[in-house]
Amino acid sequence: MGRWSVVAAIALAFVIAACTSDAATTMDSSTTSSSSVGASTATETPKSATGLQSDERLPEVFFEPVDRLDDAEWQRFLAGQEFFNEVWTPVGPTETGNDGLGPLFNADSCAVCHPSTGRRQVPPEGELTDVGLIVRLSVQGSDPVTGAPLPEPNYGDQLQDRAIGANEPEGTIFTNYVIQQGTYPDGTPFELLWPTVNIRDRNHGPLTEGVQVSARIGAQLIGMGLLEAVPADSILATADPNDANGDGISGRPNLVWNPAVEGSDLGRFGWKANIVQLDQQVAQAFHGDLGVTSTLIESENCTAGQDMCSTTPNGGTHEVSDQRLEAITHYLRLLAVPEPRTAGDPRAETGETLFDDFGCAGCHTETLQTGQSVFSALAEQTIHPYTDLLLHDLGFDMADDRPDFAASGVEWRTAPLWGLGLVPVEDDRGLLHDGRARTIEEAILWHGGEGSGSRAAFMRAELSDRQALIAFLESL
Ligand code: HEC
Ligand code: HEC
Ligand SMILES: [Ca+2]
Ligand SMILES: [Ca+2]
Ligand SMILES: [Ca+2]
Repeated sequence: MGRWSVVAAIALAFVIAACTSDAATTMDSSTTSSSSVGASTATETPKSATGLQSDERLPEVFFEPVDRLDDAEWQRFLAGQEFFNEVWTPVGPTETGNDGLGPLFNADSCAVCHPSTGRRQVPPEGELTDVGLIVRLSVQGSDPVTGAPLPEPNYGDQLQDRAIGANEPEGTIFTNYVIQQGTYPDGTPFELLWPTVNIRDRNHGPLTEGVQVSARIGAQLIGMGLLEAVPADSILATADPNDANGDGISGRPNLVWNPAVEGSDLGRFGWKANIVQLDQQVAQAFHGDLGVTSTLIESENCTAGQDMCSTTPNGGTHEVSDQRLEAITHYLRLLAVPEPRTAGDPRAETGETLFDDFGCAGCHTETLQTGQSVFSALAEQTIHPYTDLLLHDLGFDMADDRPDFAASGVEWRTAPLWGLGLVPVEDDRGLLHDGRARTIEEAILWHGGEGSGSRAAFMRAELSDRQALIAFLESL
């Protein structure tokens, strides 16, 4: 275990990076070069969706709706897809319906970070813009009413690294990786990328000392309506906060603020399950990532001291119309999950058995049932998302030390694994919450805490079995 304690020291760098000086962290020559994790991802914006075959609209796989949509639902799905890919612009002389970007923002469309509703590559080293990585900020404590993390006073709850007009971006996100070497018991070497994130060029005053910083990438957005339709009771019933059954795994629900009922509710979306409903997640993305107001979040993302941000002309009272917001929500709700390709592939079938043997299914629950839904295609379905939608301690190496409602600084929501093998990205898929894992194998090797038993079982297995497990995940 010696090699893991070496990285523990570096882990601290990740947490305190944001409150150290702007000076570049000098890394030795073993750091990776950014060329291996290039920044370019083409996000083809479909010009006109209507009337085209779906495979002409997007070259990728995550664009099919669930079955049994009626005509009106299908039209709305197509409209939502267009709005999802729509590029937003700063306020212009005439209102166009997609103006009101910023003043502070991270990207000008949803598709920048979720290309083809998939995900981006491992963030490259160095200064980052438009690579799909965002940085959440907070200070110690929580809101006395909602329980939400407290925003950093000068920078709010998210660092916007772009700005329009005379506004200054809040800062620059700067990433370094240190290569961490390890070996399997059978002698096979492996390498993991240890990320450190710095915030440089802070243009809006000092960052509070001890600010909590968490880097996040987006993930594939499939089957979200199905996950939303799983009854809260059945998720809560599988929680085992004190590990009563003694298997080393203690799933906990994240109970978060639901603005729709002004009370506490089960969180499902986001890496820490801090959002209850899909429409709220969409509004949150418009607010934090694009700087676009809506009926659900009426304010711009400016903090009290950001005067220019607050006084820059906006694109109307609600910059994104309810119609657009609802269409995007509808689109994401009804996006189907591709069929797994496990059956008939002997290696993947072996891997499926190993997935249980290694204890992966202790968190990545294969099967859930949906309950009621206004959409017949979402109601009473047996689904295979490979998640329990609960929080788990994945250990110090994965910690962000940024609590979020009931989720502690070491806890994360079990990531759904459906569709993982089809994520439309060339080369490296950025896996895990900050995209640090270049491969499924690396993602597994990062599992600590409650996941360490699984990781150990995987590491002890023969190479052919490790490959079979990965073949199974690639077949999802
Ligand atoms: C700058 C990058 C960026 C942009 C732009 C962006 N997202 Fe995201 N998205 C993310 C990140 C990062 C997360 C994970 C957030 C977290 O867990 O804190 C996320 C999470 C989500 C989720 C929840 C996924 C899950 O598995 O729970 C949905 C839904 C979503 N985004 C929709 C959208 C929509 C709709 C838009 C456009 C209005 C959008 N996003 C724009 C980066 C982005
Ligand atoms: C203790 C619960 C637990 C166990 C056991 C577990 N996982 Fe995970 N897994 C998680 C959580 C939580 C995440 C999300 C981590 C994050 O937010 O970075 C995750 C993430 C992943 C990811 C990355 C998904 C993505 O979208 O980025 C893969 C792949 C994965 N797990 C595979 C496995 C495999 C294979 C096993 C068995 C060897 C396993 N997990 C065992 C909880 C678990
Ligand atoms: Ca705006
Ligand atoms: Ca901000
Ligand atoms: Ca347990």
